[in-house]
Amino acid sequence: MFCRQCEQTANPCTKLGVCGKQPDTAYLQDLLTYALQGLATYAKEELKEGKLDSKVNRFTVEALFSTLTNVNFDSEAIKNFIYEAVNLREELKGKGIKVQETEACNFKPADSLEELVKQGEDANRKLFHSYQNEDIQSLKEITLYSLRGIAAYADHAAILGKEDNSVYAFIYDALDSMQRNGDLNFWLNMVLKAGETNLRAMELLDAANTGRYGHPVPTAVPLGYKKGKAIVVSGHDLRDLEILLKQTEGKGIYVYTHGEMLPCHAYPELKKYKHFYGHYGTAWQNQQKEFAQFPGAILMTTNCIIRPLDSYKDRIFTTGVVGWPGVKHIKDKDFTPVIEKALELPGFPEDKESKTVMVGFARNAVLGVADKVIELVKAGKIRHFFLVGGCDGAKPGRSYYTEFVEKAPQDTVILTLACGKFRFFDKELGSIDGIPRLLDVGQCNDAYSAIQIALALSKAFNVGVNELPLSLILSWFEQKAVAILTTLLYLGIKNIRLGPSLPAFVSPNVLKVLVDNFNIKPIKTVDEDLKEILG
Ligand code: FS2
Ligand code: SF4
Repeated sequence: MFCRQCEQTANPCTKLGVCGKQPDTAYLQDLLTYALQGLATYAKEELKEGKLDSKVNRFTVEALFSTLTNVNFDSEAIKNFIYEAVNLREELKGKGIKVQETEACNFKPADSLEELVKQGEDANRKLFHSYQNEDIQSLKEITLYSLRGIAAYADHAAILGKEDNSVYAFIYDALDSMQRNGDLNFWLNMVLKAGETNLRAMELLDAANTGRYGHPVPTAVPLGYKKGKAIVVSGHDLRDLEILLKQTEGKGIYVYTHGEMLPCHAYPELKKYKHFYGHYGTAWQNQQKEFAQFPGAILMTTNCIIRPLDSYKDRIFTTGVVGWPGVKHIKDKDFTPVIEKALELPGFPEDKESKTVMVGFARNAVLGVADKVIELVKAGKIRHFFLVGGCDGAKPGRSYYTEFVEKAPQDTVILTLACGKFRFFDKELGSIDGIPRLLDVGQCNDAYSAIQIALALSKAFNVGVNELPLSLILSWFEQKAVAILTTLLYLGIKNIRLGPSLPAFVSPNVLKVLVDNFNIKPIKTVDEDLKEILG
């Protein structure tokens, strides 16, 4: 196998993914990507004609989402995606659409899993080892990983009824182009186009979430628990949580969030459920320890799943695009097996009171106090804003982000989002004239909200975003972060500090372009970075 799509890669992962992905599954995911390229060539033309069946769009984003880090480790599930990609391609072919065919247009999947894996080895060579030069390969990979991130956002948005053909059009165009020759400039443009498309996908998701569940409002979330039966929900999907809350109503079960589901407590249409109690645990990389101690059922709605331990394998469930071999998958959103399991299990023996954390500082809440914030900046009471956000992970270098927040001076405000915040989410940072110093904007899926806050501030101060007293201190891990990064580049945002390490798929020359044009820099030490930013 050859995989280097995430931050924790062994650069590359070759024998077994650091994430736990088996080589066979990795090859099948490569084969799926290849099959999607063949499908995209036809879908692209059919969409242009306005004749594409929406099932192809929905399928494509789900299939791409399944190849994101820590989403689907189940070879059988990936195999089914491969067959379906080819079936849909043949359906489109049957309509007589004229395309410039590529090899992937005529790919025939083998019958057995073993043979498919062999075909996957070949697909892996095509995807990663047949490049014209390392810079084009690098840009192609940035595009591919961004597509996976875009697909995740587009899938969440589509689940709630928000779609835009421009997003699908780009996905097909990029997948099709990967099979053809394009020079460096072509691929540089493709990367920026990915950023633009991702902005649209995130905008759709923001409209989907706030349209259905209301704008998040500042909310205190207990970190303790209630005596009684329990289900913990992890991942990112608001709709799955809503369905589960409805299905558990009146059943004597408390529902808790884990990881990136924490911000769900701030949505009016979710927080109204009395049995939606609090937050359990921290970020994804701690799930083995935390789930083992949880006395109820566990539901994974999206990434990041890691190998379930035997101690909880029979009480963890997956849904949507998530999969782990041998773990029960809920296909139809009837969560009865999860509920029955929770009722069988002991639950928490008694109440545990504990501190609370504040969530719900998404764009609507923050911009609601924009006048006050501007006044405090003008009065010199707020000197600087830091957006300390992004993904968490297991590397020790990630303690940088905790230290950064601890050392940020008292007259600075920290905006945060995504699972990286669990390194400091329960710290008491105080407030500045009533404005909390730590503002949780939401999930990684809410990066759009943070961008809107920055754009609104730049408008209010009548300066460009790069001239604002705002610095982006980002941590990345998987492909949604890659997509967000391309969006920031597309928006012309400069001086981003990125860590804990730079992506392995960025070639030295591509990095030079990023540094020269956007002044992207790797994180150094907290003291050096703070000194450099605050002067
Ligand atoms: Fe965190 Fe994992 Fe949110 Fe990423 S829970 S690293 O894939 O999606 O951010
Ligand atoms: Fe390695 Fe990351 Fe790929 Fe997993 S997703 S195999 S950890 S590079």
